[in-house]
Amino acid sequence: MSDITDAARAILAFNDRGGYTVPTDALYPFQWNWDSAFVSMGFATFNIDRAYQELERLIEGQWDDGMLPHIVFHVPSDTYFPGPDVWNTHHRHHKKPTTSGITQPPVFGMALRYIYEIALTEGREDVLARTRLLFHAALRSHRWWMKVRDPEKRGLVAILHPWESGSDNSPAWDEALARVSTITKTEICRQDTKHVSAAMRPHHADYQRFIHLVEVYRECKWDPVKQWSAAPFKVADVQMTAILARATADLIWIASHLNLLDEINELSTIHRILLDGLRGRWRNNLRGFVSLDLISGKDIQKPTQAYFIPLIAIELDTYQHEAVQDEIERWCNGMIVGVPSTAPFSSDFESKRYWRGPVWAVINWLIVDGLCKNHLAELAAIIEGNTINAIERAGFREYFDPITGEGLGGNSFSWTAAAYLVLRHRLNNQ
Ligand code: 2M8
Repeated sequence: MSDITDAARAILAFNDRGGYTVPTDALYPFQWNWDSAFVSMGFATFNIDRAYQELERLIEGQWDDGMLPHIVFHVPSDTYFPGPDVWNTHHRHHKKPTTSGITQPPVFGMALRYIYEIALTEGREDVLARTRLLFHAALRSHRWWMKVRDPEKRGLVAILHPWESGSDNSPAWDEALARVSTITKTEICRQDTKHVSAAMRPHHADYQRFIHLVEVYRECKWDPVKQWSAAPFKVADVQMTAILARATADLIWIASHLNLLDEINELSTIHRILLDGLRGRWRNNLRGFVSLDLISGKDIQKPTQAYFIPLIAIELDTYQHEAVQDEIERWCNGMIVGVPSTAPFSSDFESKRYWRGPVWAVINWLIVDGLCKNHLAELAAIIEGNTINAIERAGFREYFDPITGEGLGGNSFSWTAAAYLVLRHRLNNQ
């Protein structure tokens, strides 16, 4: 084992708060949904029990209606805003801990398959009951997605808040977010800019709109039907839909192993619906997949990493293979490390500002996975190698400047450590 692999494991240990992992100390002091799913896969490369535990702690926050919240507030902390008082969601699920009121990308199902497969190769038959329990939690959340976030049956699931996407201040949301009021009743006490430079974080007006949205949904008492009608921000997101579709395929794989026939049928229907929805979002002229603004009815054409995420779920046609390869190469041209989260030739590109240009290791991990699935192994290997090099050069930072390779945002970041462990594990097992 290399020193750097050791260091990655040490970060997960350092950020462990008793069976769950915070994304990083102070800046993000709670359990985040998709961070934990990625982290559980990192753990699976060296500690299967801890990997399971990460997901088990996450479902402690699952709502009665199946939603898996984006933050679980296991213990209080005053180093993050907005905390549980701003969300005020306690009536939506009958047990502790308190949670936020929105969700995040459902990487959970992908993670569960990943760790279950490793457990099986290690001959760990004893994980069956744990797998079954987590499988049913995931299934309930997928039902929630289909019912609550695709009520108009487009085959695409919608986000009602940019934080749900995980790509908080992506240029993809600019136009839709501009329609949201900046007026808030809640005092905005940002903590993030005490930990990292404001130049790397979303703008103040973004935060005003983020909090305004929370207030609108809080006034709906977090009732999903009321929220759908009241939402001033509503986007059918291809990145979210692709992750849900892929996670659904992974749950089908688990259900087959567990011999759950009804569940296989149910999930197969969901899978078909989502793949049909995604296929309709491909745009030849843009060489990628685009989200749909459900309020304006318009395509969101801003070139962001979401263009390529559907590859994790879909088998592309031959002409699409070439198009995607050329487009990704164009985005990476002249960069020390790709893939930038916004195309560098776009007027929205900012190499250091959060989701407006920087490279994110977990996004590269998804892109690598999608390229491999689509027989673009050479390009996948280049991106994988660059990601590993960026981390080895700049450390386990939250994200990286694609032009300089500089590490930015939070330090000792859990999902960057997890990405390193998983990408290295894959390379070592090739
Ligand atoms: C960032 O999002 C949180 C809100 O959820 C924030 O900025 O306060 C995003 O990068 C998100 O994708 C990530 O899950 C979270 C924790 O790492 O931080």
